[in-house]
Amino acid sequence: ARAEIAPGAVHVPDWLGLAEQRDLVRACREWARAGMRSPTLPGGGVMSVRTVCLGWQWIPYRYSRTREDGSPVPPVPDWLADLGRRALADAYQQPADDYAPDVALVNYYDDTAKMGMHQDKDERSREPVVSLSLGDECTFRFGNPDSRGKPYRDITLCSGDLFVFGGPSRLAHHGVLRTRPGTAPDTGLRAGRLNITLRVSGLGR
Ligand code: MD3
Ligand code: FE
Repeated sequence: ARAEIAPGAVHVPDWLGLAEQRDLVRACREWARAGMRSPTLPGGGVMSVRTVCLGWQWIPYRYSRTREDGSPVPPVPDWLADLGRRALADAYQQPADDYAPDVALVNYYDDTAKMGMHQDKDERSREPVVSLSLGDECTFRFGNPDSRGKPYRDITLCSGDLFVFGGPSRLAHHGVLRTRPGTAPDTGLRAGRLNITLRVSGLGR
């Protein structure tokens, strides 16, 4: 059942049925054919997640029209933006016809990958972020907008779960502490965890 974790932060466990999870895993596999890359941070560190972007390429800490190799970034397909609108409407229990995500980040976590506490503030818009989880479970840490530290809550995100972050939660710090190998249902993903986030870049076209 739907749980409001904080104002604007809504968790809907098991939002996607298994068939839809399988379809999304298959779509991610297609997008990943272009290659998933671990972003390099300005300080030289390399992130442990591997990412493929749709709509705009996220390069720490900005968005680019093109990939690092100069190739174009494929658009967010209409069916995925539609899914984002349905997600937002279900989470907030109100129509979301005007939500127009133009960025999707697909993150892959192998058994050792994690993501440190951070804010998503490279978008020029403060429209909500829609997050869909596939594959292995993870421990997700949802914090506060003011610091990486306490208060925070640790939440298990499972395959098929929806999480929406908007309003006062849009700039909350968050991260992924660890995944739990072997906890996935049969989504067709051989190992690891996928997370798709839909965002509004606010950068125009
Ligand atoms: C809270 N991804 O891509 S999804 C990211 O599971 C990212 O791959 C994680 O953090 C993942 O930036 C966490 C949950 C999430 C996504 C976006 C948020 C939480 C958020 C934006 C604002 C506040
Ligand atoms: Fe994030």
